Amino acid sequence: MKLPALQSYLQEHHIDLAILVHPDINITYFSQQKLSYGYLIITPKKAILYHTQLDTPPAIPHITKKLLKKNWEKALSPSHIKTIAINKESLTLSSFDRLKSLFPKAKVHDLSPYLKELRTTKTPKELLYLKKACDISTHALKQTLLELKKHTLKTEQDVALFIEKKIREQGGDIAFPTIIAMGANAATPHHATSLAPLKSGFLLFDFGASYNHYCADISRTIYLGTPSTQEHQLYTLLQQSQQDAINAISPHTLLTDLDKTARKTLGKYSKYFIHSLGHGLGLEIHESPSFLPKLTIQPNIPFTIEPGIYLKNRLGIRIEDTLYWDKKTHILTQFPKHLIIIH
Ligand SMILES: [Mn+2]
Repeated sequence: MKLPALQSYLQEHHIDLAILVHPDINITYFSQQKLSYGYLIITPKKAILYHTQLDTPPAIPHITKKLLKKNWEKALSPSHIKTIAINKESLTLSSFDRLKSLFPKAKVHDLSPYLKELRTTKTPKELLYLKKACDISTHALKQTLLELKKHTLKTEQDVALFIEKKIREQGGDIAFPTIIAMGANAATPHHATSLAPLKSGFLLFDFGASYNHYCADISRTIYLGTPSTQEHQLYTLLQQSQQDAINAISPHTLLTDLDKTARKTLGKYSKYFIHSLGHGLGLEIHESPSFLPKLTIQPNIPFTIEPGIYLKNRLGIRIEDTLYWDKKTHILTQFPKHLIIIH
């Protein structure tokens, strides 16, 4: 993805070479694969992927593959290098020290702001992978709800394993640890899925498949048993809040305004909405844009909208979609949002 853009950037800024060191996710961004170990070296004119014998990377357009050997850097004539670029957000201090000793005369340029910006807007291919990851996720959820009706799943872990199996059966991978939270457990937004038995109450799902390394993110809350009128009303309020935030999407709208819209609908319950409305996603489950002031809706930038209500020792509910805007709002996680009740 976008290798020529980075190479123009290097040329403009008089940078001799950029060095990305494992496990920098940007190696995956440019090479479209995950290595066990390696470096990606990019100069204004060429790109070399150094890998170990643990991997057999397939051919990659415009990137030369080389086996990582002792003194691999000699071929780069390190003593002539005046400026190198690194990613400060990923590089460890020990790797940095090593690069400083390999390129003793080089000035160091931090690429991290540029890389973030480059990856924020997605290419058509990336959007396609994200869509596929979302389709795999919603299909897995559909199958899991059918299984829940059969009463074969007994614990949070049972539900998580089932959903992950359905993701893998479709050729997907698991984007992040699956959250299945029964009843009061869901009052912690990032509850660690446990052996807690399923019982009557809200059951929260927050999970995602990845496809070609691109991550989906979806949350749904269903009800096991019979909800009280108050529980049903609380859910309907949350659903309205999520819908209002989605309806507020228009070009150049501030992301923080979507957050405000969702909170306005929640009214007195907004104090129980204890995280931000959403986040960007792509190769990473949380990436730019975060919902910081001044960021606005732009074409082809996927993000999530996920309001929640968390009542300590009682319940937690959240509804989350992955979506992007391009002339209209494209919701990638197509799955019903009314309260699904399983008896
Ligand atoms: Mn999320």
